[in-house]
Amino acid sequence: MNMYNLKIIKMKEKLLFLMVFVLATMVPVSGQTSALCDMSSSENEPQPVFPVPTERQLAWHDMEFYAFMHFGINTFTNREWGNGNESINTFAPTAELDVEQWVTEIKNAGMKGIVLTCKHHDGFCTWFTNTTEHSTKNNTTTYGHVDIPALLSAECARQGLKFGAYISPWDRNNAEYGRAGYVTTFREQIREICTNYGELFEMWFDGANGGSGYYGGANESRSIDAETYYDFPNTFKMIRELQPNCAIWGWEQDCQWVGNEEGWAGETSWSTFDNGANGNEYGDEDGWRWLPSECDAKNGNGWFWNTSADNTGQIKTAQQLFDIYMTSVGRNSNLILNFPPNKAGVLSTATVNNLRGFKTLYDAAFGTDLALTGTATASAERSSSVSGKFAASNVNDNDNETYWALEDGQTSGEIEIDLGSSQTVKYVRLGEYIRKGQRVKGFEIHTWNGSSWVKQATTTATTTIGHRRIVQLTSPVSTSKVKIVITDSKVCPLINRISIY
Ligand code: FUL
Repeated sequence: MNMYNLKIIKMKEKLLFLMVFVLATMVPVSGQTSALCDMSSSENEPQPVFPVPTERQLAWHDMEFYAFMHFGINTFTNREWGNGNESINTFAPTAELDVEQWVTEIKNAGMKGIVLTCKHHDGFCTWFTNTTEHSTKNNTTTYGHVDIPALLSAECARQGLKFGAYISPWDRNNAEYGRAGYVTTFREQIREICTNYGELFEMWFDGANGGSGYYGGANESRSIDAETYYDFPNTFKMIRELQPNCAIWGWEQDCQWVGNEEGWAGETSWSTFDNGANGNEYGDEDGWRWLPSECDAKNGNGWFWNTSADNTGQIKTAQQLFDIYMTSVGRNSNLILNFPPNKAGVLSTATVNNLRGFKTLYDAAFGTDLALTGTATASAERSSSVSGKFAASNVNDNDNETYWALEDGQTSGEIEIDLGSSQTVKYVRLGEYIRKGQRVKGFEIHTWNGSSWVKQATTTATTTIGHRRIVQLTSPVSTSKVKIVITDSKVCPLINRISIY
């Protein structure tokens, strides 16, 4: 068998990136000229600063906010990790699964997709798999004989949401777990999910492995070497062929765990990553690869719905959900927020209330982007033969493919938005044109008081921007003009979005 060693793959990747880095340093990131310089194009296109995201990662960044749904055997046992010995009919919804309600509520709350636990650590497959009998296909309860990914992916497609899948590598039911046989089964399960349920935007491969389990009746502890056992390089190759646009979560692929389950990324947050010595929450400023973080958080007291979940105090308030949004999406991370259906196959009333409450807060905060009707001007603009190519006005044109840029070597500058009249400003939302790398290291927010600029205090550090950064002013300010001062940047900054609320 082709049991690649993940470490060797990683070394190869690192070498490749180092070569790219060497090439990158030969291009004029700080004003010097070079033979590789943009073929002297009069369009004056800025060079990227490496590493940069792939097309797949760019699409993933745009997902920003989506739901997790843990639903399976554990929903009916009050457990978070099933042992693998649960009988198939333990999965016994008391009513037909209302996937229309799941998707409607998630969509109305502003989320762009749903990642479903198709198989958790207990090994129970919630689709009609050919790989094991431990599946809903053999369920004989009134409402349990369901192919949930089929139902949910179809409903997501109908309502315009993306669909994703969580398939646990650790399988406490499978008798072959820990041996070669299971690796083939596991890959086949992934192939089924990649083949039969339309386009996937994300696949989650959790790293948990607690050792003990049922394992077909053996009831023992089995440990594996996670780096080699699953032969992930070959599985990932298959996923790339079957689902080229699907982001793989974990295992150092397209995106990664932020490092906590509370839904926060660092106030300084780089999508570039080396070894996480600073903690995954922060990324690494000089990281050699693009590996952005995803914040995962639950709205209740467990990942699965349980009988105490809806009790007072167990579920996050709408305000807490909003705060999580701010510390994740607001800090250059994606947010996957868990809303588990209950035994009746619906999102509970408390969950729905949370979702709607969150949306009310979201709309109150970000309903009107004042910058869209404002006028942007900058201290300087990069020259180009294409008129307006790097103009200040690109930051508020609602087009993420256009951006304001400075000349090579300029790592600071100012851009202001004239709002036309006095408005109350509380939040500023910024975005870099990350297709050419993450650059900004420091910025400030100033407002016009009628005669001079006043630097505003913010509730969070104003260091990195990345794909998205949302900054809240410590106190809302009445002003007719807002200025973003870029104080430091790796190389010339490229800003594609400024929104003011
Ligand atoms: C963890 C799992 O062990 C939890 O049960 C849950 O699925 C969470 C999202 O990932 O590692």
